[in-house]
Amino acid sequence: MSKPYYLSTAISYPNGAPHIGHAYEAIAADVMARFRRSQGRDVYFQTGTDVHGLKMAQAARDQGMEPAELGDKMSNMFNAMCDDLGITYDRFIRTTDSDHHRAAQAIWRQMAEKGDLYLGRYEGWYSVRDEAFYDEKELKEGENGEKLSPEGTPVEWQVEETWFFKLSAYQQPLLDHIAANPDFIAPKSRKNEVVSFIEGGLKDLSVSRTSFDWGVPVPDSPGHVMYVWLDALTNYITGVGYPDGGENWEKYWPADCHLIGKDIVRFHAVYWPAFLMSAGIELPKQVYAHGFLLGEGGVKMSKSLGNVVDPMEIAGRHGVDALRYFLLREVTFGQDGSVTEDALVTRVNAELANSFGNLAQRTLSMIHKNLDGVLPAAGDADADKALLETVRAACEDKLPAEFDRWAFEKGTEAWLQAVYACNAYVDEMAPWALKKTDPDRMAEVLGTLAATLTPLANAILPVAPKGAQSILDQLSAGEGGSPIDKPVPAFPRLEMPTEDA
Ligand code: ME8
Repeated sequence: MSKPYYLSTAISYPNGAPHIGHAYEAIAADVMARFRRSQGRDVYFQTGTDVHGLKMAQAARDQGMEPAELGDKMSNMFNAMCDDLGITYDRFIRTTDSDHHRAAQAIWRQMAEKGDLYLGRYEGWYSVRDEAFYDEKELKEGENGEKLSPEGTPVEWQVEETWFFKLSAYQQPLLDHIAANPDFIAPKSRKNEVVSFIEGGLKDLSVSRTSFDWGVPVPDSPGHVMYVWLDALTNYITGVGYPDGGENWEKYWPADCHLIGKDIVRFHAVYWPAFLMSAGIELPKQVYAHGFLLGEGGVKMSKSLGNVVDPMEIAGRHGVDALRYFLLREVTFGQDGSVTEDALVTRVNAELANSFGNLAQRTLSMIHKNLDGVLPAAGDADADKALLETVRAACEDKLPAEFDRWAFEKGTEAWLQAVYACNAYVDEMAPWALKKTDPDRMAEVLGTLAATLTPLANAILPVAPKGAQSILDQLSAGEGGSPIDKPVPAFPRLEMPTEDA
């Protein structure tokens, strides 16, 4: 029986259209999901939208819409983005789904039964944009002396009757858990951040609101809706059958990894595990925080700054494979990275079009033209065997070892080095010259090259599924001795749009 693997992304706020940061997270998770499936794992992969909360209610009001209407409209856009980018999710969850409503109330009841919830009065700072409460000592000062959250967003003073969660009681249990499970929070820099935050002291957390009603009602407490993060985090267990249990629950919980961005580590690595401990539910095995995509010149992209790149526009212009490959290859996973359209075109042309695409195109064309399309057997000269071993090691050992630890940029680098080795072999063997001097050797050389294409295409399949699948299909048409068709380019060359286009 294959080992289950449960991976989730954060669920996005559908308060506007998805931007490239959302696409990045979905793509990274999808590459991991496809990679795990290729290893024979039984994968459950969940993504979705976080529809409740004040941020959504305010965005809807600004646009003259009902929150539910805005949530539906924008959730549809997020879902469509996932479909268009080839994201192979098993469930696209929305926190407005009825089973989620039940799950959120169920975890609340379990936390209440544990004695961890009490009614009180919250007075303190709240950031609507972060949907987060902050301690006075965490705030920084803005340009005009105004108070800002550590994320640089505006905060306001809140005074409200609220249910509190006894987060303070979980300070030591959380530190113990992190110490006993060294991979619980990754990368290490994020873990250190979390540990020092916890060691700084945890205060009880306000987990209900009374000033608006766009959320899951607190059970048996009229006028209170659940804090949006308690509601949102619960999506991870809703999706696998909480509170009923059942086959998916048994199989997939605890999750193998929650993939998130670095700005929401506190919610996932402090609040969520504390909620789960309180409810008596096992903790996820890992929270992995990726970095932020920055715009030209390293500027933070945000809706309010108006410099967000539309992922669908880029994918429409250059193709889904190009966007997926570029984002994972360009940015060191776990760190921030700048992305520009220029850099995408340059890299994809150099690596996918001119290197791998060209290798496949040249090889299949020569076979088509010179050997009536019949795939020849690989040669067994030293150079042939060495090349096949280089490709095998890159595709079977190096790339998987790097992907295993989320180092997509290094895994694809190892793969690319093998592609370069194949191209160097073509140039050295010059099969076009052998055609006249030694046609048998030409067939061996082309057979050797054809034998590199299947592992190379399979290895890059999770990252660039369309082009890689096209190469695999073109090759498989030649299985059993039938001739391959005239090859079609799997990775076409890209062009920058002209200024006035
Ligand atoms: O935080 N680069 O939703 P969200 C990379 N609803 N990643 C980015 C990014 C960027 N420029 N901007 C955002 C929320 N992200 C909550 C999550 S989970 C129970 C609730 C990432 O729409 C961000 O880090 O603001 C997060 O992981 C995801 O996109 C959704 O962000």
